Amino acid sequence: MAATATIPVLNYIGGEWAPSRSGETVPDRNPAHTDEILGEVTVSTADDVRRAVDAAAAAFREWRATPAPQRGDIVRKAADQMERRRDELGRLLTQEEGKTLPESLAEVDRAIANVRFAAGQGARLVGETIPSSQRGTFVYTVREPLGVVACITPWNFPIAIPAWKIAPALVAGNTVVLKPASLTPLCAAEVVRCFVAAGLPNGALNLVLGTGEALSRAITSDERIKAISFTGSSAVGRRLYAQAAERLCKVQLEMGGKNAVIVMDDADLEKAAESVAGGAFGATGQRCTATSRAVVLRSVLDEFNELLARKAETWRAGDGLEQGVRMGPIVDETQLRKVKAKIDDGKRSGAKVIRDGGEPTRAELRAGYFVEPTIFSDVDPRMPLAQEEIFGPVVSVISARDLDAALAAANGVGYGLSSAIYTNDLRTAFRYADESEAGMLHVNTPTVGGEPQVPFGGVKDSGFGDRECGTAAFDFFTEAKVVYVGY
Ligand code: UN1
Repeated sequence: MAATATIPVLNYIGGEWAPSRSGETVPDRNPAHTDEILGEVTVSTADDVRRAVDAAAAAFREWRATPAPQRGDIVRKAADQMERRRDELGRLLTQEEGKTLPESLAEVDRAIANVRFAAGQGARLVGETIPSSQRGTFVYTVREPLGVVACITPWNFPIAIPAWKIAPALVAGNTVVLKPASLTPLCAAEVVRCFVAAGLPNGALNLVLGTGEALSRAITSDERIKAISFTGSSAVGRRLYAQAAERLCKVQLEMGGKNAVIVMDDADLEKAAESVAGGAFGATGQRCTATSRAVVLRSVLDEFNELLARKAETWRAGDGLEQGVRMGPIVDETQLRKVKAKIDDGKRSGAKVIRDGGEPTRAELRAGYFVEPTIFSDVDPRMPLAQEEIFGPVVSVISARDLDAALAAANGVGYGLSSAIYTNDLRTAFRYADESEAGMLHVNTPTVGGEPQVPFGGVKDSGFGDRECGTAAFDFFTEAKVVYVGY
């Protein structure tokens, strides 16, 4: 495969693309061909964060004064830029993160839809009028921006998540410092380029590239940053919140998941197995909404396992740019080691191995960070396999006696992001909806995904603070101001 030319990947601060004064760079690798270097990425320091906040703070007054519908018009043009560059962005995403080209293109489309939705909200940033208890008094509310906000985004949706955080933040009138995952800086830089080409004023959006370890303290401790929107691991999210809480900085956390699909004995088993395979192996299992547990009624367990094993065979691993490949690599070596260690632990735990993808044997898979679909069955709900997030193409099948046992198993984890049930019984579906401890429930649809106009987020260790996406995103990125007018 032809190597892409190595390009410098730079910070964008106050309207200028420039390297950090640290002078350091790190290589950005293609996880499907680890000797292919896509870019040399500038390594930022706390000083770069400070300068980005300087720029964002300086731009705030003017951006806040720009009428919200006009802010929306500018942000809408960023979506047009993404649409024009759809194929290029899709290929870049596959090369940098690893997911397959169809998955990448779907992610770019999702980013576009989210940005368009947020842009439209510029004309709908409405407040309330509230009847006053006092005569001759008019009471109303307005939605005001917070100031400078920070968006900290993960590598697994390196185009869609920056887009769906930045867009509502800007439309609401805030200025932004984006700190994307260090594994996917090129995708973040291209998202920023689309917003810049849309005509944002200098300083309204700033990009600082580097690791969370090096930069998060600078973000949580800067008094001028009024809110932090974070997507990433629960461990990092908790730490970030604890630090930001010291200075009463608003925080929104989207974190891990251990999402279950309950399969009832009256379900369309073919459809349920398809959903579990897609939820577990799609995006190589590297999504917070991935299906990582299937809780299956005992009477249909064998039939379900057979169907699932057959589906797994169709998830061919390989370079995501190749036709016929359904599952890309794991994003990097560290993640690969973690996923393999979890598979090894699973094998030692006594669970039944239905399909072991831990050590791929096909020669072409040695060029990258690959594992293949892995299925465990007869998993005890208390085992680490059933409790800990894996973030790889691994699913654990748990058997349950009845709906009560299935709900107890599904709810019996620290996470609560998404879940699903496959059933044709209305009472079962509504009982599930009442009793499930998760932020996003699905009846006969997979655990993954989310629509731009619908709030996205979870409970327990999966989420904290206002939801992302939909109009909920604007609850986070604005403050309600109340005005009493005595006339
Ligand atoms: C999806 O399920 O398509 O980081 C989106 C994540 C989530 C987004 C998942 N915040 O995986």
